[in-house]
Amino acid sequence: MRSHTLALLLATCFPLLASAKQPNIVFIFSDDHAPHAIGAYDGWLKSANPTPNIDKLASQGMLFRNSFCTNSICGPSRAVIITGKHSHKNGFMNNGNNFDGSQQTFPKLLQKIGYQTAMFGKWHLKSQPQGFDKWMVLPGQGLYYNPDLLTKDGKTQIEGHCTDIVTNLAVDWLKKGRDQEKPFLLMCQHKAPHRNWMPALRHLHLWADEDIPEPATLFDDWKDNASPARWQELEIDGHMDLTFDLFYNLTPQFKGLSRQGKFDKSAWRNMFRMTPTQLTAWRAHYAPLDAALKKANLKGKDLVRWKYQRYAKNYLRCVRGVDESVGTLMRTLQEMGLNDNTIVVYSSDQGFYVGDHGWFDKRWMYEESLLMPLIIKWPGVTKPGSTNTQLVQNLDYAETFLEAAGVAIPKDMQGQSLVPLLKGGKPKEWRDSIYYHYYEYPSVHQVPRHNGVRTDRYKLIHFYEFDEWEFYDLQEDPDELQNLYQDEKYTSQISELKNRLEGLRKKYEDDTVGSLKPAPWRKKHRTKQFRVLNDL
Ligand code: SGN
Ligand code: CA
Repeated sequence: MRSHTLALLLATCFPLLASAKQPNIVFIFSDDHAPHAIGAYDGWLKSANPTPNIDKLASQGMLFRNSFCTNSICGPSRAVIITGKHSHKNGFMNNGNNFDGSQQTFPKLLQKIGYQTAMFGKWHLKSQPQGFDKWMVLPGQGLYYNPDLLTKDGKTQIEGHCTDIVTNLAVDWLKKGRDQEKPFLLMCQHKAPHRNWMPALRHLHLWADEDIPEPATLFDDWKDNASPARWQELEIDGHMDLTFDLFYNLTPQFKGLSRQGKFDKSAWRNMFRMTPTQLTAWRAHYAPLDAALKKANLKGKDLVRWKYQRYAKNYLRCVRGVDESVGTLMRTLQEMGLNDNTIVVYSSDQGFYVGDHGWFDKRWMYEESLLMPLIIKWPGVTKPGSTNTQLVQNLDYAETFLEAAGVAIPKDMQGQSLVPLLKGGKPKEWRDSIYYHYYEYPSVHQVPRHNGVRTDRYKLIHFYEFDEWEFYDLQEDPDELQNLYQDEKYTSQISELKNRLEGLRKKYEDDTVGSLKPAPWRKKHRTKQFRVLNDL
């Protein structure tokens, strides 16, 4: 405690005195990795053993069970992380925005006190990264195979699978790219397991001869939900494309004609990028499976089950690639003698539906996409194998890294440093509810704008442009199948949560609710229009 205060004082008064005693930070971040697809989280996918290395990291550090995002989508989650501010404050509310790189971010503040900073992989904030001594990022969503990477000096293409490429860049920088005398921040940000879930060739055999367990809610009919859950466009059945998402009948002659008959360059770009050798190996795996599917001529629920299996396997194979990256980075730190003074964090921008509620994708405030994995190992500080159940958010990461490095936390940041929790403390003044606000609508998957509040037991969601509400008792109904908003037994809890929601909205100074331009066609839902063809 005393040495920490001293470091803070020194760093504030003599910024250039930052020394190698300050902890290094290795931030390993993936895209769309749901906690229930991590063994250490004990979710229903645990039996597939998807993440031996991340589980090992958890056994050496602290695992946060109640870690939530503020806005369940990629760019916004990243902007919240680097600024420590909600979306309406940092200006990146949906993936269509352009991040104002001139604003305060935690990498810039670390750089100021002498940290070496580097960022590799998926950035997704459109404007050029700032605050990094070295960066090399995937443009936009990035590609799985043979991707382009952007640097200050332009674009280069690297052959291979993007998870391996990003890991190699991070390892090279650790070994050869930095000033070994200075503390560092390394952000290693993977594209996987984002849609369209293309694993490395070496992982295609995984789970090939076994079934992945199905989620209990695979055939949810959303009868209790507010109406948006019934007209969304993220169903495995109705919106997951057999070719684009599941590579059914993707032949080497394939020219990118979607099954709906429209040529969509962006959607098919991932396959275009494979080398002939890669594509041949890819087809060698899938062709016999596709032939078997055609012969079986599955329909209805049987076809949904088949689609789920192929999707979940590819998702977990991508996860396995990320897990190997975690193992490689941990080994590298050990080999370089950096283990004892390096904080290692594993997280992902939001959770994901792996067939839960019949869906893929994220965006909703329901548990599967609201939750984020968060595991932090800080040697000498976090108790190995410990678990924390406090309500934490991606809003807290910037503050945590700054405090760990001994930098004063700027007053305009909106989260709370996790350092007291990492030390095993249970601060009395910790938050007892979280604030959520999702904006990207209308857009792909058609999830309307909503805000809400979650406590350790209850959740209230408001689809405010339609004035529809949902209320769940998570203790009685962890799968959120019973919307109790109309249940008189809960009248007092609901009104208490409404007050809290309003209180949080004010506390965070969010005056965007209802003030944004409504979507021009929000009354005409496009249900069925975008349904995929499921014929084989
Ligand atoms: C793309 C995906 C969507 C996904 C968004 C946002 N379609 O549009 O499925 O929801 O990205 O993802 S795809 O045709 O590109 O696969 S995010 O993680 O970047 O927010
Ligand atoms: Ca994401």
